[in-house]
Amino acid sequence: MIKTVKTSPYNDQKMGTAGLRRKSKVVMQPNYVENFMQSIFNTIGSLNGKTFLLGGDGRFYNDIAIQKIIKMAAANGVSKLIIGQNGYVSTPAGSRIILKNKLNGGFVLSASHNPGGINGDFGIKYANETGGQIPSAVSDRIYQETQKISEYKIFEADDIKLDKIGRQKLGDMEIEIIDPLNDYVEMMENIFDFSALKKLFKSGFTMKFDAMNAVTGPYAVRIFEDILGAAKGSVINAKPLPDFGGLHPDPNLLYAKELLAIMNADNAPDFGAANDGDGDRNMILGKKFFVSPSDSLAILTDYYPIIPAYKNGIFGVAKSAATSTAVSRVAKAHDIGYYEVPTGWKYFVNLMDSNRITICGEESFGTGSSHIREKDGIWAVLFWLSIIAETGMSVEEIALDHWKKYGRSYYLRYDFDGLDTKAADSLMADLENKLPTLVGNHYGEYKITQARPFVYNDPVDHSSTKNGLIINFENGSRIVYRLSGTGSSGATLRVYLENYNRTDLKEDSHEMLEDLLEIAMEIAEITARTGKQHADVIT
Ligand code: VG1
Ligand code: CO
Repeated sequence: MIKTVKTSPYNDQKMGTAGLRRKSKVVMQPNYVENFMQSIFNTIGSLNGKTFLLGGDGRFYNDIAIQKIIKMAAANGVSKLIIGQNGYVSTPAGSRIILKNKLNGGFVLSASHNPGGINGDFGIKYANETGGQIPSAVSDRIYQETQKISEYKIFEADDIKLDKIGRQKLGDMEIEIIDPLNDYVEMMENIFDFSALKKLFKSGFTMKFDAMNAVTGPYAVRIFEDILGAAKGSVINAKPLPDFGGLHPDPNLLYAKELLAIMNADNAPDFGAANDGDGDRNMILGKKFFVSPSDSLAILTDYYPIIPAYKNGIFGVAKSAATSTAVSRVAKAHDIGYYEVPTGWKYFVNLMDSNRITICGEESFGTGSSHIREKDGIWAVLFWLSIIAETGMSVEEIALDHWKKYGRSYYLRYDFDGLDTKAADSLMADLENKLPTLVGNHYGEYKITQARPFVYNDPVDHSSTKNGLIINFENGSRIVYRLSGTGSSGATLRVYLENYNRTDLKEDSHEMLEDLLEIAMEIAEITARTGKQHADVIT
């Protein structure tokens, strides 16, 4: 019943910042998923005795890809698959399930915050036994394998039913369908003080959580409404849909429009939050107030002592280089370890595994801690609710209080989308070459003190990664340039701007970064090289 099928390589199966991400129509080509999965299995080697998690965010083509992977796993000698009921598992819950059950790894089928549907994107994230996504050295080996693949193995069988919790077999492989919520919910109960949060909701506190028709809906309903007692209907867009109901499941000011309208209304609830397609990103809102993710990381870190799981101390904190420096000031104040890594959660994994850090985050709406090895949207929401319950302050008051204490890093990211890949590559290469000549240059009040590529030397595995270019100014401002590694076509140039201010705390970010934006456009010759006068997306 095991069939060996001849195939030939696709040349585009290189994983990016977080797994393989392509247009759905690309992934639907004959043998596309099969080639990629067989390349992973070949790279792992012996699969006998190994157990993997399988699930996804419910997007279009999840159902078909899951069946292919089940049948290929059985044919390749995997001992056991643990699968989320109906094929659902969020990225953070997947990491938890891998760690708790000491699995050998797992596959979460998601293109994260990218839209779904036949004209949207599909993706596969591959985690190893750390519960985190594989390091680049391993994904490079898998990529090499995809370039020489000539056959794959698949079990010929009817589709496996995924709707009932319990055990079944396919050939020699055991399949266990689990409730994908249980382990995750239990973990949250152990990190946070749920009785304090119940009291908060009992006192009349109101919130709206936008699950964006993606995988966190069921998690959020169970935790916020069923357990903590938030009013029914506090979770909106709660049902996972294959095309996310046409929404772009990216929790930011551009795409979480419904939530934003609710939070900007005069009768807004006390608190608003949204998660992305696979539940690892979060956006935090107060009444008519937006918390920038870099500030959120700094604020959560500052309040770690109030959380039961962290009250005895944390090892340290880390951020991606592109994230604002706000959290560095908190690390200094608390005298804890501080690290900067390349963009992508996988770079935090070694730091967590070696007890160098506990909390970490990225500007791209990601925060998390060493409870798992992925960023965690609901964790961030529970952390914010805990701060509110403890202090009695509103979201805005908490942020203002933070800026008074530490100053404020005005921060925005400017994305230039849909660029010609060659033009984007040469923009970055030429800019890198001219960096040394920029040091000492003045642009109005801005004087460049340092200009260099960001190079990260991992203290644990000693790998070295170059990611992005950083320009520092005398007044504490920064420009970071890098190319996105999660797009499904063309190139995206990301320009991250930061302007630190100790005294003017309530200004508009766009205005505070106006001059720096002009400098950033000029230095990298963005308009001349890409034809773009303005960024396509600003977050
Ligand atoms: C983007 C973000 C990065 C994040 C990654 C995966 O990568 O910038 O911070 O870790 O997406 O997020 P890039 O290379 O496009 O800038 V998600 O929620 O997959 O899982
Ligand atoms: Co995501």
